[in-house]
Parts: sequence; structure tokens; C-alpha cells
Amino acid sequence: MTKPRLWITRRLSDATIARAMRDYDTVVNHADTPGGAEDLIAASADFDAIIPCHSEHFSAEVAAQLDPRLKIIANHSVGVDHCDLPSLKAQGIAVTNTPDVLSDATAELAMLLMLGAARNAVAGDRTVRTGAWDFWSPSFMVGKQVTGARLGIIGMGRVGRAFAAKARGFDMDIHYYNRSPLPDAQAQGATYHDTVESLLGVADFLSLHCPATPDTMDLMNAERFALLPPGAVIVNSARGALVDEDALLAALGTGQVAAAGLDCFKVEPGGNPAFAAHENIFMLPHIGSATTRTRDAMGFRALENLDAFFAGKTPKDLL
Ligand code: 8YV
Repeated sequence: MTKPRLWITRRLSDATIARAMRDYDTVVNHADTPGGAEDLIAASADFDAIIPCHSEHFSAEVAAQLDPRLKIIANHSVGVDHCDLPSLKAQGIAVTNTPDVLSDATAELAMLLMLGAARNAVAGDRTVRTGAWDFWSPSFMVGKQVTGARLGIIGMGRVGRAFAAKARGFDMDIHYYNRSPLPDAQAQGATYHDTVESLLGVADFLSLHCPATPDTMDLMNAERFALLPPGAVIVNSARGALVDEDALLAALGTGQVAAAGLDCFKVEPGGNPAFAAHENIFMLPHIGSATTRTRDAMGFRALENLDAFFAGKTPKDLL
């Protein structure tokens, strides 16, 4: 039987590529450049399957021009805001993602962001690195302690719960907003809030773990920053779309928000140049799931979804 033709749009892990080459007639974009609309449309006439990353945008416009040869888009990501799912469904194209396998890596990064923002990681690193550390005082670089503080989590899905588990190790008092309350076994004593507004009032630290959808665009806006306890710390390891970046800058300016830890930005790659002047913003370039173990697991999960699809079964992560 001829192997299905597979296009891998970016340089995935070596183990993923080796396995893909073994099981599929695979072409890898070794140049590792993001696939633009024309690339995606052209590839659809030549491949049965694509494994894209969140850098390839299957908009409604692209979906409408895809060749019927393309049968499945097996995303190498849990987030699928780069895919117009209704349009792809209308074209009869199956779409899958890679949940579960990146929850711990992303939660670890959220912890790094929270601690780095709370404890002056940017200014501290810069001060030592540049040789500017010529003074010490007890009132020098005093941060905000997480132990025992109240943590608000918006979105208690897999990553939100993994983050809560890590935060319990810091004895944080965990509160969450979710569309519905979790069963006790999953909530593990965390306090449920049935509105975002109610959660914000207790969020000394706030971490975002919900997907980017039209409903969550600018979820954190000026009105909502104002509801946080003064001096709150905000963490975003989910999607840049969730935060009104101008409103965040304004809240940092007044001290309403003391610090932010961000792995996601409205514009990626690139981020927000206006953030660079603020050392109380600890920033990373969208690397939440970037560990060797997780990259392999994401690649294998995407391939397992393809395996099931081409074996005539329902892929585990069919959306
Ligand atoms: C990835 C992500 O780095 O899975 C997601 O939704 O944002 C990240 O884990 C990226 O999408 C890899 O394709």
C-alpha cells in the first residue's frame, strides 16, 4: 500500500521526523520558515496530510481554497486558534490537536513567569550581568512572595490544573474561574468563582489558561485590571489575544499591576516593543511547551492522530 503523503511545515523534533519518515511519504520544511497562505494552499494539492504548528494560519479564506486531496490537519499544538474549524469542517478536512502532553511543560513555564515577575528577575539579572551591581540594601529589589498568597486561575483545563498542582507546592490559596465547577477530585480544594469578576477580586496572582476565542479576546481589559487587588501579578502562558496590552501597560504604570510574566503576545513573533522599557515585565518568546520531552510527545501525538485516521479509525484528538 502506498504511504500517505505528509507535509511537516516546521522543524519538529528529530524523533518525530524519524518516525514520520518511517511511516509516511514525508516532506519536511527544513528551512523552518512559517507556511504562508500560498504554501498551505499549494501543499493541499500535493499532500494527504499536514502537520502544522500554530505558525500556519488556516483562515476561512485559506480553507476555502484547499485542494480536496488534503484530508487531515494534525496540529502540533493544543491551541487551534490558528485554524478556522467550521471552515475546515465544511471542506471535509479532519483537524486534530495535541492536548495533555504539554500541560506540565507549560505549567512549569507559567511558574517561572510568576516567580520571575514577582521577584524582579529582569532587573536582577540585568544588574548583575552588566556589572552594575555595586550596592546592596535590605530595601533593594524587594518582591512579592507567592507562598500563602491567593492565586486566581482563569481556565481550569489541563494546563490550569497542572499549574494549580505546582502552585500547591508553594502553599498558594487557589481560586479559579471556569465555565463550570470541577468535580472535587479535580478541584483539589480550589475555590470556584462563577464569574471572572469575582475571581479577580481575590487574585493577588492571576494566571491565564483559557483558549483564545472571539469570546476571550481582550479578556483582561482596563475594567478588569481595576478589579484586581492593588499590586497584583499577572501571568500569561496561554495566548496574547487574551490581554489588552495597552490596558496592561496602563495598569503597570499606576502600580495596580505590580508585575507581569508573559510568554504570549498579540504580535508573534516579535512581541510588543513598548514592553521592553518595563523591567517589571518578565518576557519569554512563546516557549511554554519547548522541552525535549514535550516536543517529542507532541510530535508523536500528532502522528498517532494521523495513524488512527489513515487506519480508518477516529483520531483520539479529533476536534
Ligand atoms: C507550541 C502552543 O509551542 O500548543 C500550543 O497551543 O502554543 C505551543 O505549545 C506551538 O503551538 C507548537 O506548534
